[in-house]
Amino acid sequence: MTSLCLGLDASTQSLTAVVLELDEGSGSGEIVLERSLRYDQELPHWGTRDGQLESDDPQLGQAPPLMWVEALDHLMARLRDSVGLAAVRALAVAAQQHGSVYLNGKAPTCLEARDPQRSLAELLAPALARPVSPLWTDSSTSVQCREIRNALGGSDAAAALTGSDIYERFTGPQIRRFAQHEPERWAQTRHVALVSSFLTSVLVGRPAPLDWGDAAGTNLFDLRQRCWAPSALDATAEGLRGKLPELAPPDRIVGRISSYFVERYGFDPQTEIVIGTGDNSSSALGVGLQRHGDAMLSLGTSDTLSGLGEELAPLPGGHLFVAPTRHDLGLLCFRNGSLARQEVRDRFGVDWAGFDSAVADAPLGNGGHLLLPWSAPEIVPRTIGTGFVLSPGFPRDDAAHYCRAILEGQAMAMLRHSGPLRPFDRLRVTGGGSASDAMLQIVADLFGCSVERTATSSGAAVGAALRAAVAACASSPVKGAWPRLVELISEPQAGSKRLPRDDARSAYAALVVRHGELERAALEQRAAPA
Ligand code: XUL
Repeated sequence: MTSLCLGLDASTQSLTAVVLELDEGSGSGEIVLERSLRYDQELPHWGTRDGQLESDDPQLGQAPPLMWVEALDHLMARLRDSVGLAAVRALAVAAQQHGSVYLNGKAPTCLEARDPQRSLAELLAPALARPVSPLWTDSSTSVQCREIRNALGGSDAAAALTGSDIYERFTGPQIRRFAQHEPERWAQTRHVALVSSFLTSVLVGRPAPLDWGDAAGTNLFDLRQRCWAPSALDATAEGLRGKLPELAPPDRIVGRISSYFVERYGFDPQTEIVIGTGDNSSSALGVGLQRHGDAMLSLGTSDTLSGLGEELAPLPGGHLFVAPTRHDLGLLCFRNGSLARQEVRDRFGVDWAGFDSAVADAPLGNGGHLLLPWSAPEIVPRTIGTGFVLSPGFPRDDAAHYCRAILEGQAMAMLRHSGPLRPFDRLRVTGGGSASDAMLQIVADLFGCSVERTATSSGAAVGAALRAAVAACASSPVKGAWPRLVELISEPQAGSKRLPRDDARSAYAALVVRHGELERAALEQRAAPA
């Protein structure tokens, strides 16, 4: 028997659906449809740019939550009209991490609403205690971060408890700022949801629990005890415990789809809704991370390096989340990713193919010339100020050395800061920057492991479809076969595999040490205040 499993990814700029057709007998499957809706282009009346509301304050990163539910309405209509939704057996959501939605006392009634003639945005508008949601791009909470960090006993103590130091974009500091700046709206707030649990609540028709993976992006979750951390709640806002969702493991089925979706979009009333999670945890599964030692590098606007492990030590400058497999998911986010690469590319007036062939013209190790890619303030390590840092005597006018320097410089920073995550057995590379064969080879040489490019660029939505398949089929033969299903669906791009070359690591060894020295010297001028 075949059935369909639907994965949704509500990312910053778009809502994506992936449909996985599953053969329940054999446990095999394939992706049969992928559809995306971009908020700026398709819902222009919300006035967003890159999915965010424009503001005079560059530190604010916000979006209207009703825009996401409107996107959900539109995307469901398209899926109904293309693939049909009656055969969907299970559905799961992935969403941008950290963003929060503030709901008032009317929320349970509004979520339950059954009038399929009215739009979701119309039905849910009265349920909002705050018309905007702060997003992961928001950096307005430095004051609150300091207050919470101090109350918890400093950065190391905060990271040992919650899996991360206290970060501006994490939900706890965002809640604290809201409670301080808008006490009346905070008093009206009865439920704080994350984007993943909010959309899951809409699908199931009542407030849904939050999974451990997304909870780990709040600075409120006790990572080892798998519960809300009382000391972090006390340090954040009064009365917070009663407003937070219940917590549940990443494979929990939260209920059946609400009658609104049955009547409006033709879902089977038995369709199971699996708990939502954050996009990083979901992508990890979607690109095939299942075992300790599996790792992923996402080369996008920012570059993220993540890997699975058991009880990983806190990552200085990074985060520990929880993967769908219940492993720790260690993650480092490097702010200077593709925009910094592009700056070098544009400097020499080449396209990406020209950039890659320039890299090939310079030798491994780049004749000792090093670059730190801090075009914008960096997250790992935390810096202020802008502009590349070059090693003394750097050949500024030479395209080959400049292009190789940025790739090697970025990859060496990733290597040096990822100690507790390594060694990797295999590394999957995804995102726009993964098109560079030169980068794949540099990463293989430096990390000393096999590196492959993922076939999909929608890892988070694929991961959601896989979670739907696995959780919903827990009692069918698929249960035992799920590692194989993940392996099959996440099959990397054919021919993309790069292996470390003989002696490459030893050739890089001294240079990696010099990279650390260059970084330490540069930090004396650029380190961000704690
Ligand atoms: C992770 C983070 C981003 C968002 C992007 O901590 O802030 O990767 O999850 O959606």
